[in-house]
Amino acid sequence: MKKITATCATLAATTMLALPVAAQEKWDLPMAYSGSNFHSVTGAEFAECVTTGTGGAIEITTHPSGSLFAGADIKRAVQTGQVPIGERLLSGHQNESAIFGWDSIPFLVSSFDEHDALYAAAKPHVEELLAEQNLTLLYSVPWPPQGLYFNKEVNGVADMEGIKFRSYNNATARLAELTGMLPVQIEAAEISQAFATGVAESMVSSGATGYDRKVWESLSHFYSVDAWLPRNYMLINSDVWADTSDASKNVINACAKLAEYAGTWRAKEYTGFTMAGLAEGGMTVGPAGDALMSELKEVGATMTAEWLEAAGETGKAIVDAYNAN
Ligand code: PCA
Repeated sequence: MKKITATCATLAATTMLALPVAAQEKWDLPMAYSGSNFHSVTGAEFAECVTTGTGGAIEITTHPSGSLFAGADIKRAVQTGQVPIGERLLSGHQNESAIFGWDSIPFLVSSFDEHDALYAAAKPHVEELLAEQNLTLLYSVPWPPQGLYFNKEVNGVADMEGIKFRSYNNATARLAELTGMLPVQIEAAEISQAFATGVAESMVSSGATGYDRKVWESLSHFYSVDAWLPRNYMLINSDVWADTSDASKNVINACAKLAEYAGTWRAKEYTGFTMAGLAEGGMTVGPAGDALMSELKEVGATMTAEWLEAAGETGKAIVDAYNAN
């Protein structure tokens, strides 16, 4: 028996010597959206890429649907080191800094290409702000253009009066206020239930989110107004990043590049696919009428002015850099 134990110990020592020198680390990665959402699928691939690429030195486990931290709490959890890494819709933190809302200004951009140009102008400022908060950006992926969901036909702002409107950030809540609706902030993971129970009757979001959440079970109309394209960001705690070996950093950066590319490709593919899915589910899907559109553009002009006021010099620098393009 003694001999067997001794042999096992020798074997264990030999095996340990054969292991990579790097410490084995396990990183939990909270995400707010359902596992089937394209951002979550992209995040899961990123996690697998890092785990494989680092030879298991860093093993990332994703937790979609707000199961580890609710969307609103993910940024703080990463900042404070409760988790090393997480994915978040940064416009949800516009109350901390208007700059985080650069991607939710109605009708400033309405296509992926225009959005890309605006992102290029905003990115350095967002990264600077994140650095002040002990956060490092790894990659970021846009949502498809935002459209309006209702449970009835809507031809103008007058038809929106008093509707309970699901919001996901300050901009969406302000849009509701300016159109006479009643905003209620609800995480995407909760919206099917909110619509089914009448807690909310309307929202602005992408075809992707409506499709993911099967909103045709409660809602009837989707107007593809292309109001803006918000982004999700994969963020890592800056102390964790500083402590990560150069070899692992290289792998993570490569996986992040791949994820940004794949995620953006998916966002584009999903725009048409999910709108067709909403129609198949029984919804009336199409552009808004001219009257509704011109009223929404007025609301957009008000919100643009308000954002520029709140975002000060940096906001102006972002919009100027975009316009100079
Ligand atoms: N879906 C997310 C944010 C933007 C989008 O298209 C949501 O509705 O929460």
